[in-house]
Amino acid sequence: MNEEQRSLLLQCSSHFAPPKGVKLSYGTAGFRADATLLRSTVYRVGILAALRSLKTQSVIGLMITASHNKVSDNGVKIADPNGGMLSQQWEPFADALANASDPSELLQLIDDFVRKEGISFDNGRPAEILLGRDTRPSGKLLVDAARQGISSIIGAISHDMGVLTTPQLHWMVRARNMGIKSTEHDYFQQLSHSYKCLVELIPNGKDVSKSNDKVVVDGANGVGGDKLEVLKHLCGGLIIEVRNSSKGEGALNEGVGADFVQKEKVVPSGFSPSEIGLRCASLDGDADRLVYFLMQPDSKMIDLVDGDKMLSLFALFIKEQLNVLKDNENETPCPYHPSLGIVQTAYANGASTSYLKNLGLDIFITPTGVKYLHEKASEYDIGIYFEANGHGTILFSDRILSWLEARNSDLSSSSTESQKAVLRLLAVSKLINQAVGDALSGLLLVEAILLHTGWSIQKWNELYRDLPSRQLKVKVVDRTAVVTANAETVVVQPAGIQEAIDSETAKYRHGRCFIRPSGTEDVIRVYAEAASQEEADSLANAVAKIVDQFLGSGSSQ
Ligand code: NG1
Ligand code: ZN
Repeated sequence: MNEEQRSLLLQCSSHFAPPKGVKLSYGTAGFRADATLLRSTVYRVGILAALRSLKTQSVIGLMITASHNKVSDNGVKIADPNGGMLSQQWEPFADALANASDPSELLQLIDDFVRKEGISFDNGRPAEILLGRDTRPSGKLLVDAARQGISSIIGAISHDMGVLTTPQLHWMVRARNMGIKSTEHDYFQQLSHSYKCLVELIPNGKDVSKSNDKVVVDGANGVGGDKLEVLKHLCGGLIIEVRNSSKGEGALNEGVGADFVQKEKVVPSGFSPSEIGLRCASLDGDADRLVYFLMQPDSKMIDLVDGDKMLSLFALFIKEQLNVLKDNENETPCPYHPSLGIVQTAYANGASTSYLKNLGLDIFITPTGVKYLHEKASEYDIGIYFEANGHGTILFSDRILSWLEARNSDLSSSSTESQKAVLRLLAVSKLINQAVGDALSGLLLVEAILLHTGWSIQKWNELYRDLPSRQLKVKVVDRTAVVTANAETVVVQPAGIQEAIDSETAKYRHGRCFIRPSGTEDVIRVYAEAASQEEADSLANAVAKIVDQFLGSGSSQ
């Protein structure tokens, strides 16, 4: 770093004093906190984004969002060159930057890091960053802080893309780095075009127009509903009714949205009894999560069709196409056996894992946080990953995509079953976001597959019956006191707590229970499953008490 760069960093940083007594951590999905605490953090993440861009010689994304958290919170996260999450190797540097106490400590950290990573400031292309934000009122100010962080690296350029869903920004970063069309318009075109391709490939004899009833979507009072209003007009016969867009009265994520619906299992605001029996869906505040639900008659309760059921629907469809190709191997010879992998976390309902195992699928469990699921899914030719909360996608390897493209041109004059299967898989790979879980593309894929199978949401929901479950959170003095192993299914610290959880769990029929520290909130999460709802509730409560005993005063919610 030359003198000019050093003094620019020192000078700019002096305007962004960190809040006193607050320790921030990059966590499961970037930094999150009350928005008033984040100016200096976002400024510093702006610097990090510019350094990441110099190091990778690629475009980097910076998104201002706190997803499903309350509207007064905000957050910041980085999209890497491939559109995925920030490389985990850079997370300790992100933590150190955010917590540096003054400009000279900050400069020292940057100096050491730049030297260690061999980052050059004047060889190669300048840093380039795409900025996005959700609809939170604090977003504009924080984007401004990010811009100032970026411009404290000489030559760095930022492009403010305005209000976007998180997956849109990730998609744009990936597209930019692949040298393909990358505007929001291109995003909408790609999604709607591949949706329509899938619908055109629905087997003969299925009357699409009859089964094409509407889907009613809760936009969490955020960005997702607004974008869906645009997308729906491009999707032919699909009827989407959007509730809770950001233009309404309600507050972001308050009594609405995928997180609320999945955790509380009740009808979100903005829905009335006239929706009973209809296919309903809910997005979260930045539209990277999606769940479906069915309203129960005469009650506020819902039947939840969660990420695990979406995963099952997608897995069935993909497997069906791969089976067609296998059955017609003479037409579509493949030099290898394409691998199909399913990735879940410990929060996946046990019934979904058994169902998928019975289909003969290869299942892998990772720790919570899509960065872990995504990484594992990318090891397969087709990897499908979902968190129960509705965040997930389907990844296609370059190897299978080139094979499918080649088969498609070989078979282009025929109209056989195998060609249709090839085209369907190619359309799915373009529809479903390859960068990150995306509620909008997930919704279109669900809609296309339901049309393809002719299933109602009720039929889909009956693929298997969820084991009753309960999730609680316990406030503790220090959540880092809980250390887990085996994809978070076992607690190794504090000593003795796992034994206490095990002996409690053993009292319940089909009991399963685990705890872990949240990466986004200051709590310990408790998850319990058992044969009945009463038993699941009772197990979760008993284990919450154990957490309280081992980890000091707190309250469960
Ligand atoms: P934490 O707070 O680490 O449990 C939550 C979700 C994750 C993930 C992140 C990021 C649960 C139990 N946890 O993480 O799955 O989505 O938020 O948004 O749903
Ligand atoms: Zn989200």
